[in-house]
Order: sequence, then structure tokens, then C-alpha cells
Amino acid sequence: MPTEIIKKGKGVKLSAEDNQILSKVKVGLGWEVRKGGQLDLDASVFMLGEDGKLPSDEYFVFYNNLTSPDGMVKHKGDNRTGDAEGDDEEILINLPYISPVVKELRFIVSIYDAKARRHNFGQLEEAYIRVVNLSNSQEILHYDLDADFSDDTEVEFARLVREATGWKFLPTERGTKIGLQGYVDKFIPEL
Ligand SMILES: [Ca+2]
Ligand SMILES: [Ca+2]
Repeated sequence: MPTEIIKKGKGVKLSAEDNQILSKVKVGLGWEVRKGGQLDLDASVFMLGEDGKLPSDEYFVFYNNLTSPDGMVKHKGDNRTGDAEGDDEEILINLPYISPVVKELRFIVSIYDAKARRHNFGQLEEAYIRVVNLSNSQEILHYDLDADFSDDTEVEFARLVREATGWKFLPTERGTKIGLQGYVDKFIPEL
């Protein structure tokens, strides 16, 4: 097991060197549903400008918008059942070529239609979100969603912030109950 795995509550273990070499990263989301159940998790990325808002709607990469306008954030497609082995949803990010208007990426995992279906992460048995540095295949973040965020319906699990020397990776562990729409409302520019 890679030693750099960041567990909830254990702080940041990513070294400055690791941060400087971050170039291609992958978000992997996996889950299993108990027999007879149905629960749909979604991984999303908000690409934010200087003002902390989306430069345009297309910079919100999710199941209905799989590729960012610069082509550097690619969602490999919605999975609604979690029935695959390993990562059920993946997002690939190519940091060096992201549009200069983007200053920050925010990563969210959410449960689809959680409020109406009365779902939360605690109803899952094996649900995780991870971030992999593709240059050395090491996980730089790995959270167990069902254990650590059992009451929540979304988790903002990481940020990548553009700095002069490159992109800084910041694990976050903010569980919420505002729905994916709550994040859209927060990041969409005011008219
Ligand atoms: Ca999904
Ligand atoms: Ca699965």
C-alpha cells in the first residue's frame, strides 16, 4: 500500500516535491450497493476562476457535461449502479494545460437525488473516493465514504489551487447535505 495515502483526520502527507510534480491526476469513485438496493454516486469537478465562480457553465464537469471547454478535465461517464469492480466512475485531469482562466478545482462526490430517496453514505458498504497521481500511480487521497461521512449526502473531498510554481493539492473533508445543486448555486456567477 502506498504510504502517502491520506486518511481522514490524519492530515496532509503529500510532500512539496510531490506537489510540484503533479501533472496528470485521476479521481476514482467506487461503491457497492447492498443486495436489492440502488444508490447512485456521482463525481464532479467545479473549475473556478479568480472570483471563485465558474467562468461559464461548461466548466462544471459532471455526468451531463463530460469534458471541460479546454479538454483537460474528462469525466469517463456516469455509472448509476456501482456494479463494476474498482473505480465505478473516473475523472482524468491534465493540470499543465488547463485554461489560464481557471485558478482552482473543487472536487465533489454526491449521491444522486439523495433527499427524495432518503439516501446517505452510511447505506453503502464499500464506498471510497480516491485521487491518484498518474505519474507514479500512487494514491494521494483515499477516503472511506461510508465510514467517515455516514450521515452526509455529499463530500467536498479535495481542492487543487493554481500557484506560481504549479498546482497545490489540498485534501478537504467537508461533508454536506445541500445536494449537488447546492454547490451549483454556490459556484454559478450571480447575474
Ligand atoms: Ca453516477
Ligand atoms: Ca463497484
